Amino acid sequence: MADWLRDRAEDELTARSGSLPGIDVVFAQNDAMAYGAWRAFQAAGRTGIKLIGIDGLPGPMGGIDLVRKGILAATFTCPTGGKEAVAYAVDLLSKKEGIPKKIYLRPRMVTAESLKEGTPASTTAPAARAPLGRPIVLGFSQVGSESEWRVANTKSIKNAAAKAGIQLLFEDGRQRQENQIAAIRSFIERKVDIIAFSPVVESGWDEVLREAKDAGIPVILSDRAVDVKDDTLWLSFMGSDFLEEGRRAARWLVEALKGEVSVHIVELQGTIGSAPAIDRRIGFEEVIRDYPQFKIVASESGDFFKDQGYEVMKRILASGLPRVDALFAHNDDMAIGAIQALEEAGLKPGTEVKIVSIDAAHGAFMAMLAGKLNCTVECNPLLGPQLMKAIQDYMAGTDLPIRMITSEGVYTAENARRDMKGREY
Ligand code: GZL
Repeated sequence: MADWLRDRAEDELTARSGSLPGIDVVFAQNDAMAYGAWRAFQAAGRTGIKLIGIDGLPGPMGGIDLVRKGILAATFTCPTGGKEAVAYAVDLLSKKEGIPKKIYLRPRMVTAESLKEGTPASTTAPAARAPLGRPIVLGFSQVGSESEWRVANTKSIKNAAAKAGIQLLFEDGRQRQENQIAAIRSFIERKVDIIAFSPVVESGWDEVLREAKDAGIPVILSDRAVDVKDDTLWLSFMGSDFLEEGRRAARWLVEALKGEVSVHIVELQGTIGSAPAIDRRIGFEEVIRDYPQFKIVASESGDFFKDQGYEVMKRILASGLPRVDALFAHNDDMAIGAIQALEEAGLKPGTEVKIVSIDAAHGAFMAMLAGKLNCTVECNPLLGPQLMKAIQDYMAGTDLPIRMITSEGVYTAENARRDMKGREY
């Protein structure tokens, strides 16, 4: 423990230098401590130890300088966020739309090699990137139209582009990755200014995103994340925290049924391999892990479709499960389909079988008013204004956060009538 202080790190390591084992690498949680470690090792005649720090500040003996001097092997910038905080404050005061609830700024790795290519992005915004004298051209590849959420998301993107005066080339992927890849390639051929897309699944995007990067076209991830080796292939990811959505669903269910001796849960998963399906399941299981009486007894994908939610639930109920006490559906559409299957099987959704789903779309509120759904965790589809603001900011020369998270709530049947007033979806 060195309390972020260079001298404390040096003193601690000097005091222990006789008892320290052979060391190859030291990771320090800031550059100052890494430098203190280096001074201690130098004094003890211990060389060849690689030192890695964090902060990457400019200026004499800042992390970047320490890398340049060969004292640190690497550091990672930790953007201070001051510039962004002031910019968003001004946006809030001027009542701008599309301001994210939470942002993560992009850290950059600084090594001797990266310094040869140029120091990390400077703190001053680069020159404006806007195409002068004509509208910005955005290519957007959408997943499809599988759910109420998706329909609301598409409407938000289209309306916000029109309002922002951004020329939108919109392609519907019809649930297939190959269609989305073809659409992105068509955007590259048409030399759009920027590409945004909601990836139907997490993997398989490296090649086409490399093509976009090589063509000098930035890519923003809307709604869902991708799993690529090189995270510089995309500029920013805006959307919900799916892990937290899964946790929220589980917390509600645990609270609702905590008095039960055992709770048999059916899980209807979203599209296999999609970020929301992967993370919602992880978040849900992370919470119920602490409550052994809560068990997932059946789990299948309904691909976010209502009719598949019905078919899968019907099949699970016919499989001879001893009983079903609760349903966790990764989206409202599948929950609504499952409600029909439960009723056809003579069960009472919302009372005998507690149901929690995700999206907080209109259909979920109607099901809650009918007493057939108990809770829906919001996943905000209205990303249009946030996406267009990000694009305009970027084109004006602003560096975008690596992550922008939307604000969301949790809605229950008890308050459905009050909460649904004024909702856009
Ligand atoms: C989540 C989104 C999911 C919704 C589903 O951000 O990708 O896809 O939860 C939709 O309703 O089909």
